[in-house]
Amino acid sequence: MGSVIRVEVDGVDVDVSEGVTLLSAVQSAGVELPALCSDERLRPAGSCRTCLVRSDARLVAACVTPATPGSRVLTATDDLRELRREAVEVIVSALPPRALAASNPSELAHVCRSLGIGPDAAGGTDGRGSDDSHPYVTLDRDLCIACGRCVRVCADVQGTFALTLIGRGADTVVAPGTGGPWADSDCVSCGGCVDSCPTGAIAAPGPGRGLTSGVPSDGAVRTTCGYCGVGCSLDVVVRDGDVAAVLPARDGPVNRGHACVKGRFAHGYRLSPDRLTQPLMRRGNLLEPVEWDTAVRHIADRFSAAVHAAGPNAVAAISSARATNEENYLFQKFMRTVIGTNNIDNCSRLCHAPSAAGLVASFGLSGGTDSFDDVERADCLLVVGANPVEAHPVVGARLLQSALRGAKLIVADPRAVGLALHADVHLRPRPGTNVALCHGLAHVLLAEGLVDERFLRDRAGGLPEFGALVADYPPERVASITGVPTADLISAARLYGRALRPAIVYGLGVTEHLHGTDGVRSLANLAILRGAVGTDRGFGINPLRGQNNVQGASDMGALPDLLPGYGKIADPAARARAEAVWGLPVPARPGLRIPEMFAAGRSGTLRALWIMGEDVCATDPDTENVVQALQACPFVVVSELFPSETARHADVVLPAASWLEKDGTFVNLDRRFQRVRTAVQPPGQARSDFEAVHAVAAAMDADLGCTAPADALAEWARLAPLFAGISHARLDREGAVPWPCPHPDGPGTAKLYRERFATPDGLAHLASVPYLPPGEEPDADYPLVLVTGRSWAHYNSGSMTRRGGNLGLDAVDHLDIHPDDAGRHGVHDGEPVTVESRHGRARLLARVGRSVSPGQVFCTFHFPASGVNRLTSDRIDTVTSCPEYKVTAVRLTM
Ligand SMILES: Nc1nc2c(c(=O)[nH]1)N[C@H]1C(S)=C(S)[C@@H](COP(=O)(O)OP(=O)(O)OC[C@H]3O[C@@H](n4cnc5c(=O)[nH]c(N)nc54)[C@H](O)[C@@H]3O)O[C@H]1N2
Ligand SMILES: Nc1nc2c(c(=O)[nH]1)N[C@H]1C(S)=C(S)[C@@H](COP(=O)(O)OP(=O)(O)OC[C@H]3O[C@@H](n4cnc5c(=O)[nH]c(N)nc54)[C@H](O)[C@@H]3O)O[C@H]1N2
Ligand SMILES: [Mo]
Repeated sequence: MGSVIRVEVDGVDVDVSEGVTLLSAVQSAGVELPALCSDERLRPAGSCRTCLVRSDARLVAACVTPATPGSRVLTATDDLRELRREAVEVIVSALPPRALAASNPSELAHVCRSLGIGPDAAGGTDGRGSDDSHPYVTLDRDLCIACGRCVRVCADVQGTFALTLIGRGADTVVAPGTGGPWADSDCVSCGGCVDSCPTGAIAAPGPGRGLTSGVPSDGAVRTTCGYCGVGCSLDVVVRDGDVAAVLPARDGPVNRGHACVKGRFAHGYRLSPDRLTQPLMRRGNLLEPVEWDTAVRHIADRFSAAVHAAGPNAVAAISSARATNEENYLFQKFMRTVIGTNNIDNCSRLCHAPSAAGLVASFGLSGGTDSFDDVERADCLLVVGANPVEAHPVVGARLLQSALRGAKLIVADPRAVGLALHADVHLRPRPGTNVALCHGLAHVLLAEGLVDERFLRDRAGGLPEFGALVADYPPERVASITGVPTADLISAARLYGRALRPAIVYGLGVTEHLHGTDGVRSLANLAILRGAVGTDRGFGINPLRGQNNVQGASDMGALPDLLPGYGKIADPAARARAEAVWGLPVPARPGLRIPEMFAAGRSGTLRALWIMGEDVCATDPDTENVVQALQACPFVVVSELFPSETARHADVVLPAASWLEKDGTFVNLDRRFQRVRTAVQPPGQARSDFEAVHAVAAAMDADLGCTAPADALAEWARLAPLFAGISHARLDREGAVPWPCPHPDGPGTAKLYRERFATPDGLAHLASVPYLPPGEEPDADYPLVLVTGRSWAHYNSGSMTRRGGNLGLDAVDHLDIHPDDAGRHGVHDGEPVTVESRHGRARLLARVGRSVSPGQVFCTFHFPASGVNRLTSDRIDTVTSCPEYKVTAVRLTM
């Protein structure tokens, strides 16, 4: 923290941090000052001359003048007002009068009103035309004042560099850098330009046109984004009961005024005509609308009958990482205490279960070790198997800015996309060879003495065994396993090894493998060798967890072997704690994991399954197996927003409220609890999953207690000592609180393990796991390796992003293929291609390019109709059962 200095603004003393501008000081004093080229997220430009003030008798632009101790600033003298008025009048003189219309919500119109400048000052006319080619961003050139804020936000916040200023003098106007229409530009629809534009020249079409987070809106509801795990704070502006705009909160602890195409714009799904608005029940081949009471009664009867006939373990549930903590908590409580089984799991199984297992084994707790704010301060970033520019765009943008400011960047990813394009070293391992890659890096760190001897002696265990293991992984051998040139491996190891404060960030390219947990542990080894975890010498290892609430779903105990707060089912003391709070017995046998539930379905031992918010027939691997399981299971309930692939196989479908329509909390990827608030009502008879679980429990004559979401979180906090300090009331006061947070008046813990690791012996554990090959290898019949993953415009099953403007940004799943392979297989860019694996086939559109290496192909899984998960295998991580989504042997046919 810089020191505090005192300045005087219009005769009033204010204390501000050293180094801030006079503009900030003036704003801290509560004085409004127009500043049309300034945005608090950007470096000052000082070009518009509207923030003129007098500082110690000199006339200066406040946005570019640093505040110095004792400065005396005057803002409101008559001559200053006049100068400011003149500066603004010059700007508006070229604009058409509509720029200042009374109904115009823009910052410029607001400034003019405050300076008493009326629409007649706008002496310009229309004529430069508009660009309406893009679904979410329109450009009205006649309103552009060429302040350059949009260009700078696009470059300095988002890092996309899609915009530029063209023309001269009064004709200067913003334009996409590629020339041509906006829709064909590099724009990734983050909305940064829309939100920074002071005039509405760049605006989102629709009812929220012209609204920005820079000018507060009436009727905005603060909530947390329901797409990915970044946890952006959003202000939802509501008009006539519907969402008019979603604005990134400037004081959002993670997003700081930024957002991405999903949170900012992808809310059109809400009122899609396919949205489920009434419960459905199967009659023969048809799902027919029924009343809630009928659906709930039927579910209760069928669950009771299944338990009666085959025991509680014949019933299972898949909970939702899209749903709130409170919903997940209630759902697992229902399964454990009303049904009497631990058969509950969530999509963490498909995603970061290996992170939970690996990080617990290495360090003791299942979350990332450091806060993202700290990671951003690292002088060297090692990003492994993650594509945050597309999958976690706000984090991706922050990491990119950090690299542009000079942090060293090492990316390990088979593909050349996103951050890899800016990396100091880009390692391109063959898919499924991370363990060897990490051991190769460890080998170099040890061989060159780039390790923290004292940390290894005092705070870590397992060095002798580990040293012996990695001695067998010299760079030459690692090169032959991974395909990574020895020189690249060595330079990456040196960058990470010599950094003062390195951080590791990783994603599914590490976890979704046959040996995903080993991958996480091998990566953790590097942070341990460097003493870069639990110390000031680095920022540990941090999974970019995927779903908005995948961390929370697990924290809440929607897992077959763990209770809320991570007590083990197998531990009698942990069960006794839960039993004391619930007043009911907790079954002692760990439950089924998702793949085991499907196996039980196929073998006939599963009699009833409730799937809440997961489209297993689209997103679980080896679709054919999943479909068979649902068909064989006599009773399937699906809680959904849409008639998903999975809902089609249901006996009862319950229409669910989505994140904009309910109350609760999510936990983001750096372990922060944040509030989710009802901005708008769910459509038709859709209800929150919280209400649905309560209703079914009540129909089974059970009272789950905790009538409101806040009560559910309070009950959970009583069960889990590490989380006892968290409550709705506290989050309403403080915004975000990271776990662990054992005391209501103590702070949360952003950085873990300062004193000791949470392992039984208090040490970090080096893992001596050998490299083992992936489950599938290419052969003569299936010569290519398929990697599956994400692209920026769509989200997982695409159920929400395919219903709205995002479809206009990207309308298919592509198969990326290297030109050599395309030539060999006779594949042409833009043409459909059939992909076959040993498990099934999919139809995709070929995209020929060099983002993939020869021998490898890549596709997304956002359009269930393309059938990508018919290809993927049932091979799973040996420790956690996470599917091997990242390696499938395939061949192409036309
Ligand atoms: N736009 C968008 N955002 C999303 C999602 C979405 O669907 N769309 N989904 C959300 C969810 S649920 C999740 S879990 C996250 C996932 O976020 P990420 O983990 O970033 O997602 P992926 O694209 O699946 O995989 C990341 C990278 O791993 C690389 N990779 C594959 N195999 C290997 C390997 O063996 N070694 C290495 N080093 N790299 C490998 C791939 O090439 C890919 O670039 O994103 C979340 N955010
Ligand atoms: N090939 C391949 N497949 C993958 C992956 C991969 O990398 N490659 N990644 C895997 C990963 S990491 C994940 S996390 C999974 C994600 O797989 P899913 O969890 O199946 O995917 P989503 O599309 O996020 O959401 C599931 C469903 O929840 C519904 N929904 C949204 N909000 C709510 C709510 O509040 N309540 C209820 N009841 N329903 C709601 C949506 O309409 C959607 O149909 O996909 C996995 N599948
Ligand atoms: Mo995920």
